[in-house]
Amino acid sequence: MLHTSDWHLGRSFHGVDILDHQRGFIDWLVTYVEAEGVELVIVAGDVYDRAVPSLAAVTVWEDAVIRLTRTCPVLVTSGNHDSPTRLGFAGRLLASSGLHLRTGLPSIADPLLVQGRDGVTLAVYGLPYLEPDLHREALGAERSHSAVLDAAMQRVRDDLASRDGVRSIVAAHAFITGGTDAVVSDSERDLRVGGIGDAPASVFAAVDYVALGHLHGAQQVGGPTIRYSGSPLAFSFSEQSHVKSVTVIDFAHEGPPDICAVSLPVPRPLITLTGTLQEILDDPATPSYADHWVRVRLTDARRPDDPMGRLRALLPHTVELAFDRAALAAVIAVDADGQPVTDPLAIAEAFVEHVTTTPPDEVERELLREAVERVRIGGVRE
Ligand SMILES: [Mn+2]
Repeated sequence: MLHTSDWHLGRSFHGVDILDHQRGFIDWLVTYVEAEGVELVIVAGDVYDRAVPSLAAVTVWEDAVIRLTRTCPVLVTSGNHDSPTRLGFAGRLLASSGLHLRTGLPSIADPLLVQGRDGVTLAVYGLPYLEPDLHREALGAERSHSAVLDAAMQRVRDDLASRDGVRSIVAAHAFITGGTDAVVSDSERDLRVGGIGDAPASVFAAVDYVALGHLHGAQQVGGPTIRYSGSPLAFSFSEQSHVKSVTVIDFAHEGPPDICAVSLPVPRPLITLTGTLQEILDDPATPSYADHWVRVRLTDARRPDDPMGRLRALLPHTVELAFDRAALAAVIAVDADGQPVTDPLAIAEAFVEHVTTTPPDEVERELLREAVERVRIGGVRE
């Protein structure tokens, strides 16, 4: 079984279209699945980058599922970037062709049963991204990710109780935290507003493998069998050190599965260069980054003439240029360490303080929180 997630088809990198890189990943994936005889592919959410994907992104997805389902079934859950209705369109019809879409509550306890070549049967459950405010009523749960996931997993466990001799797998798109801190990057849309964001790995107790999507760095949470595959491509410079991979899992009739991360080709590596413009231009190593995505932090005391033009003459894929001081002045709020604040609620609070000279009181904070959440949910509800 192969586990991947967070394809974000149609996403751009600092304004540059990367659909060719995404097509390249799919070519690699199709070749790997055929060559290795993979028997199930799981895509754990965030197929698309946005709820209304571009025509080009839809075409790439169509091409991917047509080619993959020639070899094996594909199970897909919707992520917080996907529109469940659009991604899930014609789901029951497509299931007969090997594409198993899990984008809503009714299919949570409807496992895909896969009989492996070696006689092992997998029961694979797909949990879409569950927005608490949209799903808590139907699930009879409190208003938190932890509570809705727990209620969804109860449905899974109830179904599983009636099935003997299967290996249980859950695919889910959620922010799960384990014993150690989850490693987040800048390209994941925040789920933490209002403190209802994450859920403990323990909600998946008694499942043989949990295929997670949402965090873009490959990592395990709370144990080796609860894993994020990570995204196939880097979507931000904060992922510069990631080794992008898909996760391949092999099950026997019993015992823990064999799990390995298979590294992916890197179409364009990331590099951050720091120094004065002249230092960077003169560095003998600089030309070797001509095929990289380049972020430059200039330490010049005075703004040099046409820095981007001169950098791009050597490094055509320079996509971000910042001056040490200017970079800080350009953001509306910084934390105690001088780092930009990206939490929308914190930015709104800093703005109130900026215009009124006093921080928001409890009532104002509550209003801001509600407003931020309404905007966020609006994007899901469309
Ligand atoms: Mn994502």
